[in-house]
Amino acid sequence: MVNEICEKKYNKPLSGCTNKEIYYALLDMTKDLAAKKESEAGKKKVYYISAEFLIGKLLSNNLINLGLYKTVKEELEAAGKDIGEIEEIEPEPSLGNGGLGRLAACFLDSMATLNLHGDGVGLNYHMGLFKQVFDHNFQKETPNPWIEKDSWLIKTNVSYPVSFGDLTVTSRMYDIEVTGYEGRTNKLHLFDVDTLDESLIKDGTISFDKTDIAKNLTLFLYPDDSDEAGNLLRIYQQYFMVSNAAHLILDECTARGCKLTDLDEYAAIQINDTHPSMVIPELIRLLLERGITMDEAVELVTKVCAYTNHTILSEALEKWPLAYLEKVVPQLVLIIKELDKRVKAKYSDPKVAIIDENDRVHMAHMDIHYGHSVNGVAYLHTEILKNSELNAFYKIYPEKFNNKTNGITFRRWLLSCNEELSEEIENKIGSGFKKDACELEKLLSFENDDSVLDSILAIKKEKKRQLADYLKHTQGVVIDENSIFDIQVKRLHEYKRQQMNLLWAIHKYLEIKNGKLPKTPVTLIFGAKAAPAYTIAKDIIHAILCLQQITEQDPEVSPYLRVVMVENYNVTKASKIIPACDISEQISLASKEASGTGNMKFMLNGAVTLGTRDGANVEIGELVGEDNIYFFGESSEQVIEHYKNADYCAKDYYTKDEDIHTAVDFLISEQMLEAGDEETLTQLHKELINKDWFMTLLDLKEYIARKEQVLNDYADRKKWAKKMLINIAKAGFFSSDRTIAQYNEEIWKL
Ligand code: DL6
Repeated sequence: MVNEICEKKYNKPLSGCTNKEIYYALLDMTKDLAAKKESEAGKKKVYYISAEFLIGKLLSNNLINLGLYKTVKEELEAAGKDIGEIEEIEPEPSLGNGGLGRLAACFLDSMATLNLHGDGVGLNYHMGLFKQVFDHNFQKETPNPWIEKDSWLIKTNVSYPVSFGDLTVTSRMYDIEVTGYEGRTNKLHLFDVDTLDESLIKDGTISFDKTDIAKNLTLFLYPDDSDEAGNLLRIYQQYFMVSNAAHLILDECTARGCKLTDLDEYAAIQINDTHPSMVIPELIRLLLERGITMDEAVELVTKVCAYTNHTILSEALEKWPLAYLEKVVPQLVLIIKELDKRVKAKYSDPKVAIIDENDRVHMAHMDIHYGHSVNGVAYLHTEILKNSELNAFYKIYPEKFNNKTNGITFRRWLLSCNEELSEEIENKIGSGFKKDACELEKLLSFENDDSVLDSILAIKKEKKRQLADYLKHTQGVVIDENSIFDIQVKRLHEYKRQQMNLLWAIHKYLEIKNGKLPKTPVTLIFGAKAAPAYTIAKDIIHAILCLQQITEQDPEVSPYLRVVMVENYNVTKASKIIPACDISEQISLASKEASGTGNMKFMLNGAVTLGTRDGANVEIGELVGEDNIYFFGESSEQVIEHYKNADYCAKDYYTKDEDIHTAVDFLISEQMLEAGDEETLTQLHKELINKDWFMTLLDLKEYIARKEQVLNDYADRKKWAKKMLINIAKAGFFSSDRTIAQYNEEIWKL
């Protein structure tokens, strides 16, 4: 099959082609096959609008979903080629940042797999988020261009004029085919402008002239918003995304025979966080232009739109100054004011207003009033929304609130990233789990089967060897594959408390220096990008990198403890790191992590969770039982009380506990100052003692004790393997196929 394509494309056999040539041949082949599987539209279609789609490399996944992976792999092998090496050539699309974007990608996969007609709509960022480079123990941000001449993007003829207050641009839609596993093919629509000018990016930095919108609109995801120009650019981007989406939706529905007054029978729109919220007033605007009355338009749009909340962090809930919207989207301001007027006429509580007393527009409030569904992303998160963060809304619209616990696609996070484990599972329980993830529970009957437990341990060992090899080749870091791989990979944010893990590492380092050696050596692996303007997050990265250098260079310590930060953590790296993990660190301050999805990927690959009772960890705990997860720390109720009473004082913990005091002070020790920058480390030290908004020190002591227990338990390999098996067996609930089926049954109703 591949040979034929190579002959046709290059006039030579597969065996004579370079890996690059083979990659492009496979790209053509996969795109053609995917297009052939495009199925008929149903009457109703879902549009998943999102600022991020963290789709990762697509070749292997598409081959798996098209049922071709094994055949292609074998054909390549017979020609002396290695599919793994060919995968390395594919650039990873840089269209997302973290959990929200990766979730959107998993959802696209599941919609196609479940044969639901559902497309994604977003933007085609040329330079992505940013590429993280470590330089003198600091994070540096550089552009991350990923689009090549031949890529997964398909240029379409779809184009719309999009008018802002001060200019009009013409859009261009690009599509990426989304293949389902033995399912249909859907599309990810990415809008762009032909006028984009990549030469605005100079000197390898991510700063650029933010004012020339026609030239810079789709350069970066989340351009720096620490100044007014950056904020305005984000609004231009958001409106550009939703205006195109709204036009496309109306065009497609009309083409399928929809009368505008029946729009809700033809379209469901999922608003992924608040970035696409302006789709509500934009759709109303377009309906008004087409002769629908305001009352009818409001009713229709409310029936079509549904909103997913992904965070309770107030800084992440967008509130745009009205003045900014007046500049960028004056045509929407009248509509937003009218929507706000209607709310205020009915409800006097200022907490539910769309426009507040400081003339800021609360995007989430607009979504809740003018959407028919509001969902959280894990049981605990939804309860917190209902009972505290969005309680004023819950009282008005209890029927709108619902939970959809997140999920992950098993095609990528098991079949593709861990072929060895996947094969072992198939040998034991058959292949049914690939379609129905709950069949993984059948593994429980092997709980006491030594040969199965041994092979699970052997596979983990192999994946650790592979990761060690990868880190050596990509980053020049040599780690001990026989050590415990203790891993925390996720966006860097204080609420996720990477700094607490760092303080644990310091504590362990000092213990080793004092002669207390761990039973089994530990490699603590971090991977995280910090938002470019988030100073404390970058300070934490700096401190981790300094400790990495110290542990690496100290011969007394390095055989027992290594700290390693993986550079530019992304989906590709995740797929190598996650299968190799022993301990999955999910240590957010309880109440703050809406769900987490890394926790699910780790569990599926046989890692055991060390975590707080936060987000989806709570549901993981219920499924695997207390013996197979390590919980610690204060509960979400206690944490919420601390915030309410403002009674958490980091300094008290620092002053009263010697271990905490010593670990925190090590940040400004001679060794650290030698490895790093005094001002940065002092700033972090001060922050932890005097502010610590996300309560690092609150749970530190308990964390240290609990982790000690985990490390000891690891030594009993049989017992540990049993925990691994139970985690794998119980991961089925977290398949995004289950999540998407629930979205469809309860919200979209396709
Ligand atoms: O729902 C996907 C993902 C959750 O798993 C994470 O817990 C949550 O932090 C993330 N939210 C975001 C949005 N903003 N913030 N912060 O990325 O969504």
